[in-house]
Amino acid sequence: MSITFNKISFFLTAGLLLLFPLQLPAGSITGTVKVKGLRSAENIMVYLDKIEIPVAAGDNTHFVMNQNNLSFLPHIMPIPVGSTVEFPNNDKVDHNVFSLSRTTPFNLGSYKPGESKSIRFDKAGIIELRCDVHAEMIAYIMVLKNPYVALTDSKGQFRIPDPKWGTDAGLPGIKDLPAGSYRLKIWHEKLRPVTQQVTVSEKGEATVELNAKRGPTGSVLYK
Ligand SMILES: [Cu+2]
Repeated sequence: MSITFNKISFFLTAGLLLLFPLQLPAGSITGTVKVKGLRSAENIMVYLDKIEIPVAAGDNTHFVMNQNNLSFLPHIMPIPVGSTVEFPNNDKVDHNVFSLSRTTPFNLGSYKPGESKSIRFDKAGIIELRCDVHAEMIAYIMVLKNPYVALTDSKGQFRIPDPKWGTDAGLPGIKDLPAGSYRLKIWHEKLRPVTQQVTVSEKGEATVELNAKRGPTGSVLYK
């Protein structure tokens, strides 16, 4: 008797699922940035303008900006507002990390191999990093208002959201982008800004192609 009842409820459920399919996960934006005047289309930051969606950050979120072989690594590092960044000196010489950024200017002073200092970034913006000792050392921390960001690969390709973004630092992976209309932007230190309107449908994956040219970057992330 109960078997029959189970069967009936199974078919009822199956029928309901056919009539009203489960809501599909929301979409994503995939695309390619084509560049003129650069050797590589790698490491261009693609992100969504305007929208503010805080990501769990703070004391448990630690990004790392290494100093190694007289370079900062990574060269560009997007982080959400409220993140802490460690600056370990993994070199054999002293470094002196500082930034003249408008939003979060700082100077960590000179420190020795094996030492590390950290800073918390509570305002969105571009943080250009420099070292007082080595003029060629330069890198960027991009403090973002939402988690929808990706860096292009060597072919200029990207996907937003990037489910791996920030997971090393302790962030939950972001898996999908709600349907909507978005302003997609790029930032690279040698490219002019590009903005494109993109619509992500309820089911869908939006595909875009952005054309970027060498030139002054514009010094702000959001307008
Ligand atoms: Cu240095």
